[in-house]
Amino acid sequence: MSSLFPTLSDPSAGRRPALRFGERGLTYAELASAAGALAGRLGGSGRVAVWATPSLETAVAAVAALSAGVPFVPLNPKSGERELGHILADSAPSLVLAGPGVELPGPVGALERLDVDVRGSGTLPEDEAGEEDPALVVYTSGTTGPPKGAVIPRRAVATTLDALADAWQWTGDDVLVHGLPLFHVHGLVLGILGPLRRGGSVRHLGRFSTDGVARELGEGATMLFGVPTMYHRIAEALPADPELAKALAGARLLVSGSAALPVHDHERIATATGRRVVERYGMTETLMNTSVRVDGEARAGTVGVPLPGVELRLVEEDGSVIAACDGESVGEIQVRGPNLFTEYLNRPDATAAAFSPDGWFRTGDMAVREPDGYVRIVGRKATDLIKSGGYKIGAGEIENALLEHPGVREAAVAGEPDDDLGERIVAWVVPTDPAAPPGADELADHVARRLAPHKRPRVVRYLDALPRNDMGKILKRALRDA
Ligand code: MCA
Ligand code: AMP
Repeated sequence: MSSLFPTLSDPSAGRRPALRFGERGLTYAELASAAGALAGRLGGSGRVAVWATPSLETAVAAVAALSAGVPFVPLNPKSGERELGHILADSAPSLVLAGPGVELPGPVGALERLDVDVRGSGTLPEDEAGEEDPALVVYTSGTTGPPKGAVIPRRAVATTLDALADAWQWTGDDVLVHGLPLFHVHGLVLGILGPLRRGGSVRHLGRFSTDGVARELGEGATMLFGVPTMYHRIAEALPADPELAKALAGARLLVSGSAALPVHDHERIATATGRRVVERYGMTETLMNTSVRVDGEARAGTVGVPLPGVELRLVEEDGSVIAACDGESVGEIQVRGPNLFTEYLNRPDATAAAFSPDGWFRTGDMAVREPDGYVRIVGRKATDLIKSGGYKIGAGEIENALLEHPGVREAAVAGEPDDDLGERIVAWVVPTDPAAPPGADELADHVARRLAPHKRPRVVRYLDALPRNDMGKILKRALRDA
């Protein structure tokens, strides 16, 4: 397989800008040199962890690991000890790559550490990894239990990025701006590896802000990637921010993904800027499945058509395939193609359960197809999966964390609609001592410390008992009326 990043070994492209994080940036020649130096120290390392702060170091570490053919596990630097402990025990990295001087907490600090020198000087090794070799392992929440590590092979990364290039006419002339975290597929694979595969460049905001978006799009960036929460905040800011409206109007492509962008936000942005946001639909396990194409119609509320190479079908509860493209028949989206992951690490049971008997991946997303083939997502099979700010969060892992608090006797968690986050996490708690229940902030901190801040409940409601059926199962739908 040819290198994932052909531009890195193209001497004529050496002076092109590759990465910029705030004031710090690297050209392709500098990136090749820094990644080459690091890759030279990684050979034979097995699997490595990357302390995935939104920084140049994370991008260099990812390119170095991929160049050395060493699979890497991006870690959320805000993860709590329980979550980190699980990921490290499960993925067993031989060492961690981190920026110099960055402090690493407990379980990560115990690993052998290699500092990433973004000014390092070396030569990229010959790319000898095979298509099926793992590129990275990304942890993703399920309905119950701790997150699972999705093993993503190199061919999936290459295929998905090339399919998006086709759908979006994405080239080396594009300059992407984003402020997404770098420990998930959206921000890392699409947002960093994507521009590098095209030979273009990326400017990362460090953290998302509408000012940062306006500045970078105003100064030559051509594309924006964001989750719906970011576009919602843009839509809110637009009426009072003509600079933002002008910057968005001048962009070549505005892309939203990771959750559904409400039609209201689509419309507000279109009205203020004359630009339509394009939605694409993907998953950690599948990378990208569908997108609205730049040469197609940008229709709010749809995620477009299957990307080149992706087979997509809708399936009824009983397993029968829906043939109709009538905009009405709802079925589960199942996909097949070279964009798929290989397995959940150490979880053959979960891997087997994720596929239909005839080898299609079950996404758990429910959709209809319009007569012209556009896919419209209408819901999700599991009520125990919450999408908040574009993050997927399993209700079960939060319930388990809450139950570890001495003041909590019973706990149930679900998502509720939220204008900003899409869904907000709500916890219903039966306190151990009804006279002295633990405070909402205390419970939020408890979850944030153990798991991650984005998994903290935003609302806590107290009950005397949880509604249960005759079998003792918690009736989550009844909770909303409790
Ligand atoms: C607040 N904070 C706390 C607590 N409360 N920390 C500890 N304990 C607490 N009790 C801190 C947070 O750490 C954070 O710190 C700050 O307060 C604000 O937190 P929060 O309110 O959660 O953030 P937000 O401002 O609401 O974030 C909105 C966001 C974010 C920027 C849109 O949700 C986000 O980045 N989402 C992107 C998710 C994503 O990339 N998903 C892709 C996965 P500080 O201020 O220091 O940050 S899906 C995927 O990859 C598939 C393939 C796909 O299709 O894309
Ligand atoms: P994750 O498991 O974090 O990779 O998130 C994948 C899930 O995000 C999918 O199964 C969908 O439910 C959701 N998702 C991603 N993109 C979109 C989109 N454009 N519209 C609606 N849902 C989306």
